[in-house]
Amino acid sequence: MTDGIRTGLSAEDFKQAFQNNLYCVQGKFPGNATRNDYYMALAYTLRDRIVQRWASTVQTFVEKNVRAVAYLSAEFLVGPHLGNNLVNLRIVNNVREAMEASGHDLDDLIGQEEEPGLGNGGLGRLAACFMESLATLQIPAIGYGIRYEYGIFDQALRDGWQVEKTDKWLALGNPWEIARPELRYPVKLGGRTEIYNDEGGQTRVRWLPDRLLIGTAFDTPIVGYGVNTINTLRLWKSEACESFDFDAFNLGDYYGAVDEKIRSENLTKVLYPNDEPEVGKRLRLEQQYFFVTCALQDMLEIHTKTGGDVRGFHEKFTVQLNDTHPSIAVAELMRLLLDEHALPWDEAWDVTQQTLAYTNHTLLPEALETWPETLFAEELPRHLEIIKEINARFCNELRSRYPEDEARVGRMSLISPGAESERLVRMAHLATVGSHTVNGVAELHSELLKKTVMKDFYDLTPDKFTNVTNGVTPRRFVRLSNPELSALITGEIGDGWITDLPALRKLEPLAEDEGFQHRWMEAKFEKKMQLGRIINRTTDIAVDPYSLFDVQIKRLHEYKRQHLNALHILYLYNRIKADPSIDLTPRTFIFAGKAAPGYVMAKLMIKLITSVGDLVNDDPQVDGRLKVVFLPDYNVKHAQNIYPAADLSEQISTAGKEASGTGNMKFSLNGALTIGTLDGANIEIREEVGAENFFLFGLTTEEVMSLKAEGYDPRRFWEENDNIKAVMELLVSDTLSKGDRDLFKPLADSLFEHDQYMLFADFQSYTDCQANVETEFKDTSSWAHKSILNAARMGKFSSDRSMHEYCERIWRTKPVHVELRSI
Ligand code: 26W
Repeated sequence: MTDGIRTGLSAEDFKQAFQNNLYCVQGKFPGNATRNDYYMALAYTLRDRIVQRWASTVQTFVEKNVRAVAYLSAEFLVGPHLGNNLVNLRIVNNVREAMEASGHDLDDLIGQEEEPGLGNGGLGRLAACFMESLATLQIPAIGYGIRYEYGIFDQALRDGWQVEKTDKWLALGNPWEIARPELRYPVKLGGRTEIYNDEGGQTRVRWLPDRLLIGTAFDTPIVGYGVNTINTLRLWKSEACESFDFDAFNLGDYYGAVDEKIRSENLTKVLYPNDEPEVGKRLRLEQQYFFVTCALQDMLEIHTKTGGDVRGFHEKFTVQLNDTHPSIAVAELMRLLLDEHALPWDEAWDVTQQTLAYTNHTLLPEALETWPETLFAEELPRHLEIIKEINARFCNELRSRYPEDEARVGRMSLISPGAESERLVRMAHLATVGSHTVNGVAELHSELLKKTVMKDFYDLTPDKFTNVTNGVTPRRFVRLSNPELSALITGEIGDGWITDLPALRKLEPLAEDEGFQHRWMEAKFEKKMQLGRIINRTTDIAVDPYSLFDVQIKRLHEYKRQHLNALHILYLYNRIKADPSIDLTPRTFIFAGKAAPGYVMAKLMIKLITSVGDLVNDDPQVDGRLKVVFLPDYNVKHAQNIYPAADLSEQISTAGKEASGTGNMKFSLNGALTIGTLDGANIEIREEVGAENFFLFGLTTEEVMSLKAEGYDPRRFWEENDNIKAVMELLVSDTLSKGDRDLFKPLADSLFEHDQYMLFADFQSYTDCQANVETEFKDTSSWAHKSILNAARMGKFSSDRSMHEYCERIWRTKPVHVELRSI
């Protein structure tokens, strides 16, 4: 195809095609088109270019019968597509020109896009960074997940409290997906199993479900940077299987049949907004099974259609389980191989183990997924049988390996011991036993996995365990979100860093250069001005772009300790009140993040931050030295405006609790300095950027553990520290709560009585460290130096490096070059 309207990349081609699509796709003349019409016309114009590369990629992969990665994840938090696709196709300038010539501002149209909020936080965003890096590295890959009709809720603030609103992200249409109604798989649920003899006289099991629904595919292109490779994100939507309910129709039970249809479509209606499992949520188990069976059936179909034998399935696909959410894949792949493809147990088990690998993302015991056995029996009776068989074989193995150690067998069992009604299926155990490799997401996290929650499994199969430290994509989180800094960097060292992040080291010699420092801080200042305008527009608070932007943006969680940050602000406030003329570096504290709707304490933490803001922002004695902002509705789009504007990145979780963190990487890569604990990837970031360029505070993991073992008493820290006393007094005062003294009592009580995350133990160290930050910020040249070195030394934290390690050490996959084809 040579026609420029569909594939041409020049500004003129784009302009023509854009007008054409406005008319032919949106059905509008420029006169009566809305901003969304223009956005859609541009998106479709881009999609035409993408489709050509996408089809070329698929065709190449089929012809070469490539080995592919399948990334199974209940969440993909991809962020807005338009800007990223322009960057990755390297056509930003031409398209900007074409839009200008058509009377539009490109950034305005980019801003029109409603992002697909198909994830909660770190885990979903990681999956998106990984998909983007795989495409850029030209690795054949497919992401499998759920096309939630409602993504993570939109957050608004009312009187300083979080309120949730449904996320109708599909309301104005989604130009980035292509529906594949012909790609549909049956999904069984419930019922019972039955033994029968097949034609060959072999004893087999069949599952007689009492519900049947259909999964249909929606594909979204994942565009690699500067290559023709475009991989697929395949998300499944549930539909009713009309034919199954024929009985209801025949019996005249029309309403019954309609009910069943609605129930089927409910399955993919909404993303669970928690980043901890809620026990026994039937629909969530159904969601997990639903997308996993669709994914596995699809892979088997692809494999067998191209002449592959199921015994060689693991040669065609390597399947990564993103946390335990898809871990039912262990039992489902076994079921498909045993029941549908008649493989003997040992062969099926071999294929299963060689296919799957599992990534763990959390050590928090309350976040480790389990399902009541009774629920499992009702929903997935055949899978429970298979899990019991896997478990019986596994426990026998354990008994011969560890004779007379029933305690260990009990700890490791895939199903918790006890009476049937209270037994739980342990998904992390199932994932570990069914996988060839288990990895954590940062060095410390992987070590702690081996020493704590997975210790018994590590003793049994030490070679299974490995680490792959997380990374983030520099295309979205630098090139797209920080064009100012990107231009400065590229001007000095060329644009090789975009796909070779360690090349940023070439900036190191410039860190000393005053002229460069100046331009660096100018770029930072521009982003601070931009963010200042956004803050003013959304919260009506005026912030000073010369002040230190001190930022903590992430899900609200006690272990992440946003309340420690808030206590520090109260401490500074007390100091100003005690001495109104005190010389303090002006700071703007910026928070953003959602709380799980049922997590009462996290919601109270939001109210605390907004109340601290009310107290501080308008106090004439504070005199603009402190400002506290809570930006509502944190999402990928908003995050992209915040990271580049930060001076200080708050990574202050209790040591040992944050598996990795990835926001920490995005900040540092954009030249923010980190104040942080020795937790997750902070440790590796500090190693890379240098201890002198990192503000370290707090207890180490070992210290946390021994303090806990000794019997930690927060009151002792409180008694011995007048500053803690003063902030705690302010916390429960009328002043902060505007007369409602009970408002923050639950928070204060939880600190006094348990302080599970040891805020009191770390308080002094944190405020001392913040005092250093304050002093260092006053020396602009030294701060600029540190800021440049932070960015220059972040090369390790590209998701390209993470993906390369998975490919080499876990997946054994190789890049495949794609030539552009035309029809
Ligand atoms: C509802 C069940 C559930 C349970 C756990 C949902 C989500 C989770 C996750 C494990 C939450 C999560 O996002 N974990 C984060 O994963 C990131 C990517 O590896 C890490 O950087 C974060 O430290 C980790 O908290």
